[in-house]
Amino acid sequence: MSNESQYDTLISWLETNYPNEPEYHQAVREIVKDILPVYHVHDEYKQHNVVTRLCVPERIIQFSIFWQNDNNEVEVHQGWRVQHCGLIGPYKGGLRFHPTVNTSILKFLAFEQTFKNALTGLPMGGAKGGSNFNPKGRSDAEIMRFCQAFMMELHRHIGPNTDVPAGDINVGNREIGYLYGAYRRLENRFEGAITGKHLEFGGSHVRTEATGFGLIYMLQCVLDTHEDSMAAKRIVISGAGNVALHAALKATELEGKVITLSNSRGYYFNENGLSQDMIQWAIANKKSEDNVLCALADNYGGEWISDKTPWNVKTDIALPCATQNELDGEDAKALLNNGCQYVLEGANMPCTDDAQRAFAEAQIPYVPGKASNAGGVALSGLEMSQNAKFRRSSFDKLDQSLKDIMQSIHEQCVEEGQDSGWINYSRGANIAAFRRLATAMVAQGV
Ligand code: NDP
Ligand code: 2IT
Repeated sequence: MSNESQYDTLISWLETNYPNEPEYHQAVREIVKDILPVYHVHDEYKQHNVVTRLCVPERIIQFSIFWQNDNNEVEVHQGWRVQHCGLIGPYKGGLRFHPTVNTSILKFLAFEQTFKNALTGLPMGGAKGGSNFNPKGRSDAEIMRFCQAFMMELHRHIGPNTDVPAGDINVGNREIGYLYGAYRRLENRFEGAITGKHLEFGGSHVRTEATGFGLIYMLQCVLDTHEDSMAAKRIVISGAGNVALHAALKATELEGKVITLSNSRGYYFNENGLSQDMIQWAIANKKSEDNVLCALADNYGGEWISDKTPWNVKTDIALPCATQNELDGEDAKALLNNGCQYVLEGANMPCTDDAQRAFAEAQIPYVPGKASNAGGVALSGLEMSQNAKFRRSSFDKLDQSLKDIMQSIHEQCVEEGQDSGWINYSRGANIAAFRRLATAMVAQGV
């Protein structure tokens, strides 16, 4: 069967068997188009049906969460854990609390996570989980009770050698603390079953910063390869959470000029570039302020622009760091028309198919999230190994390991992504991860 007909057959099989899951189908399409040519020249891959098997999750756990809010009302939410692939290590990936969470979103995230984790070179399988609970506007006590109720069910499905969750959108240090506290009491074991923990109880230096810092270390590799540098480059960042703010901090430290941040209500613009102090202030106050970007404009100057995304701002570099499909084909054209030369994803799948196509046609370096945001899960992997040894490494040592891992991912992308003078980072990442996973699948048998 040709690549094209195999592609059409697989996608229509998925759409028939798993209907109404557009994000999952989108993520599968994006990877499968690149890996089929490799699959076709390996008889053992075909013999083991590796592509179809890699596309479907090994297990999905779905449960109901009953918990009591501050008005003594009992609320009901849905919880999930998608254990996509355990071929190369314990299932590993974050938890997301957001009203948009559903099986399609979690299946796409767990699928992508599997390839991302393979790129890190560490022994981690792929998973994702979360709930359709919206934590916005909830009290601290409500967040704690919700996390405890969530873990009441999840604890029986996870463990340091089974499945190791971490944070994602709206699941940060505070939520991880409550989740871990509940796990420890339910299991009566102190062990590394969750990453992103506080330093006081088994957390790792650099984990908080790792996704954003790693994104900028990847940007440095890309700039070096294109004989370019960060100094004075205009950088547009979307999002104002963990990934966006730590990316902004590292980019600014390396003399890039970060001119925007954003959230679901609009964006912040500062023509002079944000200072380290401003970013540190935003990190310290993002939980207490209703809209930390409005407050940033009030306290430090710059503009708050409601109900708009930052993609029309003139820039050299774009780093989408908020959420999936936040940058579409029209946004990509606007960025390209305004001189944007590099796009690196901090979020998971923030660029739509059309946007990715526009960057490929323009032949600018476009690095997909599974490569450029892998620093977070890589540090999670290093937290797991520190927990297993009951030891902790220093900040500097782990920061160096993060740089080394991002450089190794960059090298894998370049090696597998050569495309007549242009580096197709997306194809490079997909193929490099696929080779590791397919080899493991064949070796482990059916
Ligand atoms: P946070 O919860 O810390 O921040 C999320 C940010 O994105 C907020 O500014 C939020 O705005 C914005 N946002 C969320 N949903 C939307 C939406 N629908 N439209 C517009 N803006 C939105 O999450 P993280 O920074 O941890 O995660 C950001 C992205 O990075 C996600 O795609 C995540 O999967 C990915 N990622 C995270 C890693 C990590 O280690 N944390 C690792 C690798 C990838 P608002 O507050 O208004 O909702
Ligand atoms: O998307 C991601 O890589 C994460 N949210 C981090 C996962 C992890 O296990 O650290």
